[in-house]
Amino acid sequence: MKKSELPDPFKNAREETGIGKMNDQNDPVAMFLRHKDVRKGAHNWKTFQSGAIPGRIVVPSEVNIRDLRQIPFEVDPPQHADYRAIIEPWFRRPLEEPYTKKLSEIITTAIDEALTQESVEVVNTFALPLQSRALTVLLNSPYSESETWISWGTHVFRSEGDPLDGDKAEVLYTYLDEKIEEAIKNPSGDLYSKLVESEFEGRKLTKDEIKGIMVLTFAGGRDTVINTVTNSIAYFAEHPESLQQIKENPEIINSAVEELIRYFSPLTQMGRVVTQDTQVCEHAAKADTRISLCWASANRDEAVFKNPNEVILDRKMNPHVGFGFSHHNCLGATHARQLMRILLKTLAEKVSSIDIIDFEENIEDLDQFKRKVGFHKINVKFNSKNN
Ligand code: EMZ
Repeated sequence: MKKSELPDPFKNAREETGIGKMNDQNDPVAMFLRHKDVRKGAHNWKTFQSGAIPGRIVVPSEVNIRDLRQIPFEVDPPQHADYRAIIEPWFRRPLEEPYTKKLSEIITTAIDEALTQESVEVVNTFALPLQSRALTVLLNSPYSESETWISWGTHVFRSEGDPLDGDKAEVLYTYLDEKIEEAIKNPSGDLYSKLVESEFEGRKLTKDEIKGIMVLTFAGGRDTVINTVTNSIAYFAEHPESLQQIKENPEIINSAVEELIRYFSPLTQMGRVVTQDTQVCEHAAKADTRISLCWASANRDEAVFKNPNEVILDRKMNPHVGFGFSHHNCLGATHARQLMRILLKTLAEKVSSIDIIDFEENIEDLDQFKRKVGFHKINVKFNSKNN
């Protein structure tokens, strides 16, 4: 098996029953594995709700480690749309020229620096700093803030390896409380200030609502982006011809990014709570139990994707659900896509090849399934085009 390969652990269950079972802290999850069911489930917010108690739709569940509702992803229609309307224009800024220029500078600097080094540990010294520095552009915060965020490590919300340790979240919460107070006293052009002045259903947002939006902004795009960047580097290390393909045909960059997101599926699944007894794939889903929409499985569904386990950078039809689906689709997707497009373009321009030195895989334990999501560590050497 290639080191950059991410096998599909869901194939048999998806084909045989369409449902996966997972126990999670004694609150079991029935995982929808087929592309069709995942998309139907995502649409059907009346039966499969997001607005349950905070943390319950996350797998592993966070009910024991937080009370704060994350917004808008733990809210159902119609309020969901009202929250989303407040922040959607802000999250479309990545399409603007000055924004992409800043992102480009950050990415070029990271690659230029990596090219001078004998070896680079990609997760912690390339992808994490890149994610944090790029986030300063999304928040319109000073670049220097990224140093603090980098010091928090890959996960802002959970401690590594212990889903029941909530202490780490306190660091983020305290930080956000300060930033929100600052924005109230001295509004600037950043996202906190934008939220402080925003109106929701004819009133100002509360501090907890602002915090709920900010926590999601920090947590949702953290390990997902880090894994996507790291997995891409590993992929190009083993497929130098793909870098060449992108260099010669830059017009494939957009589809290449979509294909990598499909293949990596950085967020394995997202849960919902069942509001009324129902049935999925002949499986009874009882009210007040949990289901999940397994994006990672849907993205390898043979009924939709030809050769689903192959990365085909110029794949034509690609209705992947790597950014979720329906009204809850990822708000940060525009930012993540721009980051990835610029990363691919810059790598193709500057890097001739990448050598993997050593690595440690990151395997998610989903009870019945073990899924590789990326790496805990991977040391590589970037080789320059000019050598
Ligand atoms: C939640 C989640 C959001 C959760 C889109 O995903 O990301 C997870 O990493 C966090 O732990 O709280 O924000």
